[in-house]
Formats: sequence, structure tokens, C-alpha cells
Amino acid sequence: MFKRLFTFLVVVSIANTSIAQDFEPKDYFTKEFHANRREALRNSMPESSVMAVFAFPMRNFSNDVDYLYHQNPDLYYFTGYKEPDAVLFIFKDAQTDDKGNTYKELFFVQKRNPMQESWTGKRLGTEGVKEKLGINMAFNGSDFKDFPVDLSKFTNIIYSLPPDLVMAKSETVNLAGLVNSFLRKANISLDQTTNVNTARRTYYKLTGQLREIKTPEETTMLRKAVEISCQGQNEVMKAAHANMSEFEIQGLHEFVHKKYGAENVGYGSIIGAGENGCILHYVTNTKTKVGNSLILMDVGAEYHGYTADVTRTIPASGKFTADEKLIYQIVYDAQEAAFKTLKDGSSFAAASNAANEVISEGLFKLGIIKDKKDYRKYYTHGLGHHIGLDVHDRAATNKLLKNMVITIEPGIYIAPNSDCDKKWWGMAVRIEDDVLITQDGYELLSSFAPRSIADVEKKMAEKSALDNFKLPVLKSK
Ligand SMILES: [Mn+2]
Repeated sequence: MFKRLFTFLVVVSIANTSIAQDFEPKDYFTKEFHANRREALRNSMPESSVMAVFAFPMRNFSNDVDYLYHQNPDLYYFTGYKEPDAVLFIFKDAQTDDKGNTYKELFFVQKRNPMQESWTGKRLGTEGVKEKLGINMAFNGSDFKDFPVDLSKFTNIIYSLPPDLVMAKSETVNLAGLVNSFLRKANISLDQTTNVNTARRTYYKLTGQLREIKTPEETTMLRKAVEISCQGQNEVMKAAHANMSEFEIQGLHEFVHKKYGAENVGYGSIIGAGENGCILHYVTNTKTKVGNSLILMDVGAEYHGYTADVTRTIPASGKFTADEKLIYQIVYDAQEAAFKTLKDGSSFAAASNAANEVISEGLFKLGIIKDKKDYRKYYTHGLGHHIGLDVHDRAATNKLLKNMVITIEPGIYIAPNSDCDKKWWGMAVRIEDDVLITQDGYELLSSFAPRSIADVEKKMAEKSALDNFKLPVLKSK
């Protein structure tokens, strides 16, 4: 990492560099996809309305280093733009500017800056946005402050302010500046919390209605993210052994994701060996040896913005013990029971009831609970959720409809010192799969990684390329 102190030494402009063959991914969404999403939104907007979609803020990691930037999924959905400091306006009706031109959207984006770009990466700028993203009414963020548009005249101003935004005192072109100019042009005071909350509810409703039903293009993207995640699970199943660390297993998953071109993970990877699996969002992954316990691995590749969410629980030794099999089979059967309820028009409630019954009955039969109602002691979370651009994707209805993509993820977690025979203590099993709801049922998108006891053990018996991968012992203490 170079220090910015040396910025003055670098007088290289990468702004106009043209490369014959760029080897960049060719399977991003088309500009038509995003235009179509904006049009679908416009059709669902109320009369006399404008919607503002802000970029997410950058977040600081340390000193002059920021976290890897992640765009607001809504802005990505409507534009394909991946840079910070931007705001998109979508108007219900065509607007006319003072020259008599009409427009239905305005997009204010990061200004080109060759010096900055030589440090932090290429920017599309207004020309790039017009050419690559097909949004013709693109302007520099610095133009928004004095841009002749009166947002206060609309009956419905729909927006959700960026999360965790640090508002700068001075008027600038960064995100805080765009928010300030927006509030002024729309005549909104943040003290009117009822109005702010109403605007956000409408924003979530409209974006949720669109995003909960996946287009064919989105399903293609999700299929890829899910298959990649499954291949990560498969490689770990082949390579796993008792001396591996949780970190190492995380690294193997994420290496496989990147090998297939997935840019990121959709959430912090959860690798919980033994009792660590009982911590639902365990992401520290610090255990240096997984030992001969179960390893719960909840890991999702993010491919071009779309994230999978797949969990497999495997025995580090390659073979489940008799007791582990008993717990695992209950979770598996609960998942199967939930799957059977799925089809267009079904509900999470029906799927949950089916899974709950299997878990309750199973724990009761093993004597882990004395009263069937107590199954919630060992299964403390919901059955599933939508996935998409967010791992917990936004939805507007409780119904499960054709072309929704959801997870089904029952689990049993028996923490040490639980009120049951101690032979069960420290056992945690979750099986999580991603399914596409179809007219008459569902399609299991995550069928690429084994789920049943026999299939997991079979996969684990396969050879791994890592069996012969040896790094030198470190010289440092
Ligand atoms: Mn999940």
C-alpha cells in the first residue's frame, strides 16, 4: 500500500488510456436491464412523485485506508453504477427544462479526476455513464447544488437517506453535499421525522415490490453465485481435516469464489467448529484447530452484486458419529418437509410450521426436550429469507411467489451446559439451501453441494488438490 504522501510524484494520467483487450468480465447486466428496472419503478410510483436513490457512503478502515466500497444495492439495481458520491432521481412524469427538453431521470455522479483516479481507480464520469450505462441525463455531482430543479413541487418525495452518513458541515460535492442539496431543493427538514419515515416506508415498499421478484437476468446471476458457493463447500469437504483452522477453511471457500470470478462475499463468512457453530453469526473464525468436531460453514459468494447464502455442516474427520447423525438427520428432514410446502402462492409460515414440527418431534424423541413446545431452545432463528443484492433481501409481501429466490435453513444448536444429556453439548447443525419458487414447486439452486449424510461423507472421501499443498514453516515466532 502506497502512502498518499507520495501523490505529487505520480503524474500519470490513466484517464485516456485505451487498452485493446481489457479482459474485464463480459457478463454484467446490460444497460437495457437497468433501464427496464427504472421503467418498472416509474410505473409503480404514485402520481406527482419523484424518487431519490443515494449511493452508500464510503467507510473508513484505518487512517487513509477505506473499506472496500459497496454500492447501495438499489442504486446498482437501477443504474449499474458502482462508485460512491452519487444520487439518482426518477420522476413519475416527464419534466421539462428551461430549454424545452424533456427528461424522466437525472443522475449526478462522481466527476472525473485523473490524479485521484491514478490512486483509487477509474471513474466512469458523465460520459462513461451515458455510454456504458445508457443514462443520458448524467451530470457531475458538483452541478447538483445549482441545478434548476424544484423538488418541493411534488406531492410525493420518496427517498431513504444513506445509512451511517456523516454529514459534513460545509457544502461539498461528496455524498453529504448531495444530501444537503437534496434536502434544500425538496424543502425537507430532518426534524419532521414522521415525513422522513413515511418517505422511507414508501421507498422500501416500491423497491421491495420490484426486488422480491427476480427477473430472468437476476436469476442467472444468482444461479452463478450459488453454484460458486457450492463449489467452495465441495472443495472444503474434500480438503477438511482436524488440524485445519477456521480461518484456513474460510480462506479456501473464498479462494474458490475468487477463482470463479466472484468479487466478494455477501456477508462475513461463518466457520464455526464444534460449539462455535452455536453462535449464529460467528465471524471471528479464530479457532486454530477444528479438531474432530462438526464444522458449520455458512458462506455466500457475491457475484456481480448478487449473493448466495449456503450452509453445510460437515464432520472434520470425514465421518459423522452416530449421535451427530441423529441430530443432522432431524435438520435434513425438517428442510425436506419445508421444501415440500413451496410453490407459487405458498408462505414462509407454512414452510416454517412444517420444519418446526419435524425439529420438535425429533428433539423430543431423543429426549433432548421433555416438552415438544421447547424446541425453540435449540432452534432460535427463522426458517429463511429472500436473497438477491442483499443477503437478507428486501421483500414487500409475506407470500412466496413464482420467481422469488429464498433460503431454507433449519438448524439445531446445543450449546455447552444446555439442559440435556451432555453427550449432545457443543453440537451445532445447520443446512441452508437456496431455492427458486416455481409455479408448482421449487428448484433447488444449491444442489451442486451434497446435503445428505451419505453424500457428504462420499464427497469428503474424495482427494483434494490441497492434500499435497505444503507451505514452508515460518521463520518468525
Ligand atoms: Mn441465511
